[in-house]
Amino acid sequence: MIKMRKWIVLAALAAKGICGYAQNAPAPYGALPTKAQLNWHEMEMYCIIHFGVDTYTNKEWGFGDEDPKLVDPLNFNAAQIVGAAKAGGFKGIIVVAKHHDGLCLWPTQTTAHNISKSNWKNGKGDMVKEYQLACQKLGMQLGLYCSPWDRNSAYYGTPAYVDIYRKQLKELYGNYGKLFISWHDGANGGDGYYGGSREVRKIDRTTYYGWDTTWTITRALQPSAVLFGDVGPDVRWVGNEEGHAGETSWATYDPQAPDAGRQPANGYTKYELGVEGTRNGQHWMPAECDVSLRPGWFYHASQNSQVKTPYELLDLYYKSVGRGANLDLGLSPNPQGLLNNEDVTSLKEFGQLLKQTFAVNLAKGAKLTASNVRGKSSVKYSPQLLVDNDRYSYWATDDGKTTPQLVLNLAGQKTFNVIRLRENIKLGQRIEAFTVDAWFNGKWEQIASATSIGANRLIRLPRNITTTKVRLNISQSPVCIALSDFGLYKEPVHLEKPIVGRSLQGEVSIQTTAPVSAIHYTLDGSTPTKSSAVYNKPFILPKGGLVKAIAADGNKQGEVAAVQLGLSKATWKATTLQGLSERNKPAYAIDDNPNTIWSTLQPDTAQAFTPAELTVDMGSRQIIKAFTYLPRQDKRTGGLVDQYLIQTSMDGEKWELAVQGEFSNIKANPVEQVVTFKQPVTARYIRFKALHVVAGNGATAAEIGVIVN
Ligand code: FUL
Repeated sequence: MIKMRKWIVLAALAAKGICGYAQNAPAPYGALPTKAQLNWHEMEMYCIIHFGVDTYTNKEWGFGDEDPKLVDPLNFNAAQIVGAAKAGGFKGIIVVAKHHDGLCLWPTQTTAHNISKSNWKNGKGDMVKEYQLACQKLGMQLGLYCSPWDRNSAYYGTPAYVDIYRKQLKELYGNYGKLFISWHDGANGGDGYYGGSREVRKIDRTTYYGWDTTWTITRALQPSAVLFGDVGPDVRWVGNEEGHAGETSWATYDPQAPDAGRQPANGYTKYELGVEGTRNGQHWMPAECDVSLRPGWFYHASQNSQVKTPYELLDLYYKSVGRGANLDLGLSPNPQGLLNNEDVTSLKEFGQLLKQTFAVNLAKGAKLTASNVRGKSSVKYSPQLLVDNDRYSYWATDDGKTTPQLVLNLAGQKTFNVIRLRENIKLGQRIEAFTVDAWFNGKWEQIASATSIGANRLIRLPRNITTTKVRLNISQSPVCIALSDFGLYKEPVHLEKPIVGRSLQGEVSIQTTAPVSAIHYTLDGSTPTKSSAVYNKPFILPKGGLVKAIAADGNKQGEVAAVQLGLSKATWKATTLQGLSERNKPAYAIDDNPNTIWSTLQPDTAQAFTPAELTVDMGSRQIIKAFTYLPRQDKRTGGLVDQYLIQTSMDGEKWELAVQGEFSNIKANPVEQVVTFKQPVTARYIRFKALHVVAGNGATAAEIGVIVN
C-alpha cells in the first residue's frame, strides 16, 4: 500500500516537471539548522542577567568563599528586569543561575551554598522561579546559565563534582519549564576557595566535564533548547565580549583546538575563529555575540555613567544581528535587585529606535523582476515573495543559475539608509557575495557590497539614498539561490554623541564626526542642555573630572557623552625596571593615547613571565582615591595583567602597599579597570606591579591613571 502511494506521488511530480509549470524545491546545501536553531535565529536578541555575590562585593568573579547572607535584594522584581528587556525588543532572557563563585540562585538539593542561605525572603526565595514566572507573564523565552567552573565546591576537579553539576542542570531543566537555550561558558579551572582548601585546581577542559554525556541530558529534558558554548554544539561563542561578529560571518563552524591533534572543548578552542565561522563547515553553529550593557557583567556603581547608549546598542545590533548572528546583551541588576533607571531608559530607547527603523519596508509595493525564476512561471519561487516578511517563503533560481539579478521598481521615489537580506536558511547558507545598485540620473551606481547573508544581513549605508529603482546582483554562490527577504529601511536622523579626549599636554577636547551647530558641556556632573557652556576650544582640567557633552543642531540635541578623566598626566614621568626599547617606553602608559602601549614582552616566546613594574612620579603630592588600568585595546592578550599590586610613596624611596588584587575576566573583556582604594592615599609616586598576566612573558598597559576627586 505504502509503496503504491509513493509511486503515484513520484509520477505526479514527474508530470509537473515535464509540463514545466512547477519544479522541485532546490536541494538543501551543506549543514542545516534544527528546529531549536530556527527558533533561536528568529529571536535575534536576548539578554543575560548577572546578579549574585559579586553584585555586593564589586567583583566580576567571586572567589567562592562569599557568605550567601551578602545577597539581599530587598526590591528584587523579575518583571522589572524582564520588562525592560522586552521594551528593548529582546525576545528572551538567560538567567545566570550560578556563576563561578558557586552560589546557586535557586534552592538546589545539590549544595548548601544556595539562595536559601541568604536573608532574601527569609531563605524561602527562588530567583530562577521568579524569572520564569515573569517571562511567562510577558511572553519572553527563558534560558539558563549554570557555570561549570565552581570556585566554592570542595569537589571541584574530581568526578564527584561533575555529577553535582549534572544534577544541577537536571534541576534547572526539570523545574523551570521550557528553555530556549542552555548556556555553557569556557572560563574554568584555576584558583578558588574549594570548600576551604584555597588552592589552584587544574582540569583537562577536553575531558573533565564529559560534555557529550551532559548534552544528552539537555537533549532529553529540553529538546527545544539550543546548546551554547565555545564548541556549540548548536550556537558558538563569537570569540569576543564586544558584541560583534565578523563582516563576513558564516552560520557553519568547525571548532579547532589550540594544539594540533587534540579535541576542542569549551575554554579550549582557537576562539578567534568564531568571529567568522567556517565556510562549508560541517556543523550549523551560528554565532552569539555577548556583550554587556555596562562595561562589566555585574553591577558596579562606578559604571553608572558608562551604560551603553541607545545608539551604541544600535551599532552593536548592526554588527551582530545584522551579520546573521544573535545579540546577547548583559544586564546587571543592582544590590536592590532592580535595573538602574539609566539602564531601563537606554533599553527602551533602543527598542524604539529599532521599531522606528524597521516599521516600514520601503521595498513593499515594489515590482520585483528577476533574471531567473525557478520553474519559470512558478508562483512558488516568485521574487515577489521577498517583500512578504516571511523568513521561509523565497525566491529561488533554477539549478545552475547562481549569479542572478533582481530589479526592484519601487512604488515611487523612496529614501532609505538600511538594506536587509535574508536567505531561507532551511535550505542552508548558500550566497557568498552580492552587490546592490541604485538608479541615479539614468544609470546604475553601486551603493553596497557584502558577503555572507544567512539568517540576516543588514547594510547600514553611510548616507541616505533617494531613488526609484534598486538592483541586487548575486555575484557568488555555489548553488542556485533561495533568498527570502529584501528590505529597504530608513533609520531616523541622529546627532552623534561627542568624543571627549585629552592631549599629551593635558588639553581636553570635545569633537563630533558629523558637523553640528554647537557642542554644549558640563563639568559638574549635571546633564548638559542647550543652555550649558558652549565648547569652542580645548581647555585644561588639571585634576580631571566628569566631562559631559552633547551635540546640538537646530532644535535637536544628541546623546550625552560622559567621560571620567583622571588626574592630568601632563607633568608625569614614568620609569620601569625592565630594559628600555622603543616598544617598552613607559611614557606610552601615560600619554592619554589608548593606541600606544607600554610593553615588557620579550620576543623569545619560550621565556617565562617576569614580573614587571611601572613607577610614576606625578610631580606633586596628590590625594589618590583610585587607580585605573586600561589594558591594551588592540584585541591581543599578550601582557594583559590579571594580578597586580599597587604601591605609593611620598619620596620615591619608601614604598607602602596600597592594594593588591586581580582583574577578573580581563581577557574576555579588556575594559578600563578601576581600583578604588579603601581610604584615599596621599602620595607623589605610584607604582604598578604586574604579578601575573593572561599570556606572554611580560606586561602591557595602554594607560594607567589616578582619580583624585
Ligand atoms: C564569561 C564569564 O567568565 C564572565 O564572568 C561572564 O559570565 C561572561 C558572560 O562569560 O565567560
